[in-house]
This record gives sequence, C-alpha cells and structure tokens, in this order.
Amino acid sequence: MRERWEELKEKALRELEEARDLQEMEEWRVTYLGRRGALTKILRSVGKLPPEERPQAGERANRVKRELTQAWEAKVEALKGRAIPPEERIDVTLPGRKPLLGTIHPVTRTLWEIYDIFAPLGFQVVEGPEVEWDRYNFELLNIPKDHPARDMFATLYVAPPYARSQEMMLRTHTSPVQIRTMERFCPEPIRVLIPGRCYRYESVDATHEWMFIQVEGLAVGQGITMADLKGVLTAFARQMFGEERKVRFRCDYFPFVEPGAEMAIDCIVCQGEGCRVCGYTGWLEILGAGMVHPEVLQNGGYDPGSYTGFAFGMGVERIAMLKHGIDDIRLFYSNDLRFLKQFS
Ligand code: 2NL
Repeated sequence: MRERWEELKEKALRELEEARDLQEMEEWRVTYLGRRGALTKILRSVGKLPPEERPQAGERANRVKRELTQAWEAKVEALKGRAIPPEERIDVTLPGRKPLLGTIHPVTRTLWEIYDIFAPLGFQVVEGPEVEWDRYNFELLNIPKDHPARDMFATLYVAPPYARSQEMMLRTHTSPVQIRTMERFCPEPIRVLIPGRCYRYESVDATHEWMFIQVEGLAVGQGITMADLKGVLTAFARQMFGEERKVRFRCDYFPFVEPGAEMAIDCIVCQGEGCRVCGYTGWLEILGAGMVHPEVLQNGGYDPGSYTGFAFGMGVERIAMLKHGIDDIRLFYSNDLRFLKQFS
C-alpha cells in the first residue's frame, strides 16, 4: 500500500514537471486531483482496509494529496507569471501604427460647401435616378424628339437588348429629378437642390469628362421673379468665391427656361484685369440659369398662370477647379492619391 502511494506521487510529479502550459496543467489536475482522478480513487479504497490500518493510510493519502495540490498550485503560479519568449512579446511603449484614413473627395467637399450656402436660403437636397426615360430627360423639359436642342446633350443610350433602348438613357443632366420633384410636391411651393452624376458622350479632355457631377437648384412658388434669381445667385457667388466678387448676368439659351442667362464672376486670379485663367476677358462663367419655362412648369403640374420659378445648374468639378486652381478635370477621376490627398 505504501509503495502504491509513493509510485503514484512520483509519477504525478514527473508528469507535472512536463506540463508546459495552463491547459496541460488542467488536464493533469483532472487526471490526479479531479473527482474521478487517481488520487480520489485510492482515497476511496482506504475505507475498505481493516480498521486498524485506516488512520495511517488516511493520513498518508491526505498528505500526498496536499503535496500534489501544492505542487500544482505552485506551478500554475509560475506558468502565469512566466517570462514571455521574445517573439511573443508586445512592446507596449511603441507608437501605434497609423491606420490608413480616407479623405473626402474634392468634388464632394465642394458640393458640401454648396449645400451649406443654399441650406440657409431654404433649399433642401433631393436625389433621383441616373438612368432615365426619354420623357423625363428630354420631353418634359421642352426638348422634343428631333428638336435641334437635343444636340446640346450628347446622349449615352442604354444599349440593346433592351427593346426600348432609345427611350432609356444615362441622364445628361439632373433636370429630370427637378420634374420628378415638381410632380411629387405640386401644388406646394418648392426650393430644392439636386446633385448627382450626369453622363455625356464626349471626347475627354482637360475640361470635359464623360461623367460629371451637376448640381441644379429650383425654386417654384407664387410671385417668384428674376430678382430672386439674381439675389440668390449673387449671394452664392460671393460666399463661394469671396464677398468682393462682382457678378455679370448675360443672355443664354437653355430649352427649359425663358429667359435664360449665364452668370459670371470677375476673375478670382486677376480680379478682372485679364489673365490666362479667364482667357483675358476678366470674367469666369460659373453657371447657367433662368426663369422656368411655362411649358416645363405645366409639365411638373404647376399652373403657369399663377406660379413662376427660377432654376440654375452648374458643374461641380468646374467650381472646384476654379476655386483651387486645378487645370485638368481628369485629375478628379484618375485615382491619383498625390492629387486627392491635397484636399484632406
Ligand atoms: C448649366 C446650366 C441649367 C437649369 C439648368 C432647369 C431645370 C428645370 C427647369 C428649368 Cl426642371 N431649368 N435647370 C436651368 C438653366 C441652366 O444648367 O450650365 N449646367 C451645367
């Protein structure tokens, strides 16, 4: 009996020696000290010994159990506090690795600046589909089929096999969303700002892309006049390009307005003196505008007898280019971080 105890203790301690981590320690504990462990089993057999042997055997058994428990506890403590090998060590004093942060695209940034100017004037942002029906992109905007005004918009049609490919296109401007908004809100007065991607079948160069971001504004209500148009757009030009800006309105043609106008500001580079940027004219054209054509008001559901409105549209890239002295529109869409990071 005595030898059995010693043997068990030796074996247990040898195996304990070999345990390398806390999991192996736990396995060892279950094997020897657990409720179904070797030690428990032997302790139970003490009860079967003749009564005179029991006290001594019991004492011995308890001693071995105590010794093994202490050995186990000591090693668990040691393992917990063990020195971590160099390859597993973490130097908490090292500076952190900088995560790669994206930045806001310069066109988005410019768009947000435009929102910030128009929001206090009561304009809310509305968006709509980029693939449009001929009806919304052209017909309802006073541009009937075979009308020469269609030549203003080199259109990308949605290709066959769509049966009505000539009826469906990538929108050439955001104006179809203006019509959709009028249909939705009529007869309420509206003031909306409509941003989004537009597409044209263009050969790409420093000032033309086949995709660009347009933002249009539209105000419809009773008693709106050209004075409102001029006041709102002058306020915009001065907040965007400097309070000292002069503005110039000249006649222009857009099929969906009458009268139509273009707005220019005195050149922000030469202050109107004449330079390469303004083509030695002293002026920079920044947007097109006009009083909403009565036909278009009607198409949006408003009675042109009692409602009027003004509208305007601009290319956001062009605004960003003027503001930051960027000379090539392609820079916005070529994913060159050296360019993009300058606007963070
Ligand atoms: C430009 C000129 C313009 C509009 C857009 C508009 C929309 C409706 C009715 C009347 Cl639904 N007008 N939009 C009017 C004049 C000019 O954009 O050069 N855009 C880049």
